[in-house]
Amino acid sequence: MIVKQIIEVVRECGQILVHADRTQAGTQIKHGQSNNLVTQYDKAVQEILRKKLLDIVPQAHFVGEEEDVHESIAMGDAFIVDPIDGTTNFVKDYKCSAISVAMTHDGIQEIGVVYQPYLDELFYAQRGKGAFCNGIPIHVSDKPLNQGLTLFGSASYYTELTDESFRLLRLCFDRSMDIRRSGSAAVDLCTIAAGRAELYFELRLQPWDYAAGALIVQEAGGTVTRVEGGDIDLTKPCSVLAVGTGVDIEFLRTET
Ligand code: LIP
Repeated sequence: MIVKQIIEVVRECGQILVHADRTQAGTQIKHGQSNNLVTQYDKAVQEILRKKLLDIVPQAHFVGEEEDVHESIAMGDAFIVDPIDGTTNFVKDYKCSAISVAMTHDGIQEIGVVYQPYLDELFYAQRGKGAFCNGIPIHVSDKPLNQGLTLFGSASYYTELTDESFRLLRLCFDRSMDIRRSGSAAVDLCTIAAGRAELYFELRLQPWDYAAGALIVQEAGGTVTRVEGGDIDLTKPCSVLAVGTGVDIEFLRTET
């Protein structure tokens, strides 16, 4: 079964993160942005994922964060991979990062696997077959926001979005019990899927940040859209809003 094979590969890669020697991380800045980092571990884990995932599905396209060329996912099978989601957390040994692997067919997610190795929490979903954490079924919260937590991402690579991010965060904060910021979109989406928080938003993410986690939220009974409405896009960056069943998001739309 493909999902079990993907899980095995992702678990193996998770151990690389847990046992990493940060003195050998070779941390570099990406795109000239001092807060956008990549390490030798990102590249090494991505290469291992590429080899092992294509051993499982040889004909699949491969899209990874640390890639110069992104193959099309519109037709056939494809893997959309973030080898270390939460790279800054990894560099800082903050112990909140994830390996995120989505498998799509004709541009639609069929399998999502997200592994948070520091907690040994392996989240996965297959379209139409539910969502799980370490084999146990998970479901989003049914609580309203005033009985819940807001998770947010600061979209820190896109400073032109900072004012709007914090404007929306204030709207959420005023309506929530409190806010949290993990530094990993994939972890945040799985936190929503597991019913541990009620709303997550981030004004811009790359497809590899959310392709797997979005399916896991949907299969856990939640809703994932762009913040401004409409479906998320797996071919280019977009905003992401993920909610449980008890949250009325109109306040975000009317005041946006
Ligand atoms: C990160 C996301 C995080 C976001 C960061 C960055 P990376 O992914 O998971 O939620 O706020 O800007 O995009 O770059 O660590 O793989």
